[in-house]
Order: sequence, then C-alpha cells, then structure tokens
Amino acid sequence: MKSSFHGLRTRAAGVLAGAGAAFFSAAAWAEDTMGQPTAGAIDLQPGVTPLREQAIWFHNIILLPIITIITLFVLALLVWVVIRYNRKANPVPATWSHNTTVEIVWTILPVMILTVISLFSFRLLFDYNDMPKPDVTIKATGYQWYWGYEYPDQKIGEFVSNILPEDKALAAGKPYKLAATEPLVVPVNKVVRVQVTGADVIHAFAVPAFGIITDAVPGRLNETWFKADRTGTFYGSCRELCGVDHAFMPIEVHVVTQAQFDAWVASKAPKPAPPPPAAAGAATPAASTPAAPAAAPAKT
Ligand SMILES: [Cu+2]
Repeated sequence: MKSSFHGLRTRAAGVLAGAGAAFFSAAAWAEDTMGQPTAGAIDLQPGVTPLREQAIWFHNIILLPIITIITLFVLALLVWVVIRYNRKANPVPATWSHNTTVEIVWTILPVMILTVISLFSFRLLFDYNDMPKPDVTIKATGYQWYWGYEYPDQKIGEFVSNILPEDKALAAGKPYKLAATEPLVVPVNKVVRVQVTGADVIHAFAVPAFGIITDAVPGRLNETWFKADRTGTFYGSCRELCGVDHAFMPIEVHVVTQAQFDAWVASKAPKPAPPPPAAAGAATPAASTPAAPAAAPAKT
C-alpha cells in the first residue's frame, strides 16, 4: 500500500514536472513568436503596449480569480443541496420560503463584487479613451476583403494590403492567413492613432498584441490608438464577420525604429511629378530628365 502510494506520488510529481516544463517551454516559445497566436499556448497573447498589459492584468488578477471563486462557490452550494436535501436525506422539507438575512446578503454581495470590477474596468476604459497627442496617424479602411491603409500626415495615399498567398508566406517564414502583402509600418515608442472605417460592410480592425479592436463601420470614422514598446512584427485580423473571405483579411504591423520608419516613409512617398510634356522639348535640356517610375501602388 505504502509503496503503491509512493509510486503514485512519484508519478504525480513527474506529471507536474512535465506540465511545468511544458508550461515554461510554451512561455519561452510564446516569447519567441511574439505578436501571433502559438500552438498549444494558454493565456492571452502577450502584450507590447501599456494598455494591453493593463488589460491582461485586469483579466488575470481581477476577473479570473473572481469568476473562479464564484464558480467554485456555486458548485459547492449545488453539491451541498444535492447531498443534504435530496428526498432520502431530507424526507420532510421545510415550509418556509423567505429568509431576510440571506436575501440581503445575496443582493449586497453581487453589488459589491460588481463595484470592485467596475472600478478597475472604468479606469481601463478611460485610459483607452484618453489618447495622448498622436505622433503618427493611420487611416485603415476595411474592404471586402482586404485592408486599405493611408498615412495622411506623411502624404502616403491609400495602398492595398492583401493576404499573402500560402506559398509566399511559407517561403518567407511567415504565418499564413496572418501575413499581408503590405504591412503597416509604425515607429516604436510613438503614439499611433488608427482611424478605422469600412467601405462596404462592417469590418473590425484588431491586433491582439496591441490590445486594440475597433469596428470599421461604413460612414463612420472610429478611432483607437496604441504605443508599442518594442520593435517586431505583430499580427491581427478582421474581427467582424464580413462575408465569405472574412478569414482572409489579415493585418501585419511592423514596429520599427524611427530611422527605419523615416526610410520607409521616404520609399512610400510619392515621387516628384515629371515635368509636363510641353517642357520636355523646351530650350532647357535639364528639364528633360527621365521620367520617374510611376508610383503604382494598385495591387489586388
Ligand atoms: Cu472584414
């Protein structure tokens, strides 16, 4: 008996150690593939913005313990009632139907629980709402079924971002259905305002690592913001059922240094217009410079 118990204990310890190792290796793996979902992982996708970290804290430290305690408490009550007050154990039921003390407790207690939740919840909502002065503004438009991005302050007109085909995604070592043909590029540690709208039906712009999800509604301009605190590639997707290709309109965001962002803006900015044809044959030969390659962002 003793030895079998010992064996059981050893096995249990082995299982626990294995589970622990699996958990930590999963955590390490999650760290490696920041910004995208990971196979076999539990918990929320790690965040790279202060608000996302705050939201994860709110979920893991406030909501999860409360819901766990309530669930266990209700389960214990159910078990107690089933065992103690079944027909055999309690053949003659009591006839009273009110208990003032119990009724006051089950009214006051939920109010207190909801008040505690609301304190943290409202703080988070206000923080999401109070956008600091934005450094970069992006306009994201949802189409059936791709995204259009525009950088009004950088004079970058709308360009199209489609899903990256499976063979190209595999070749590039990127996750298929999350990788896009044209990523959004934003500078690290800068406040990025995202204005979101829809061109045809309702879509939603969501990037889990930034903790943002905003509806893209035709005729409305919604707004959200994020401030990524590290460089890297982060993925999101449309989060509003918008038609047959809803699952095929991913969002890929590259968070880069300010210098890399400036270089990207320079590469995207419209080239200076070639001189008008009439000037080409004019007296000044300098005017007949070769035409700059036409900026053709139209990719579908
Ligand atoms: Cu959509």
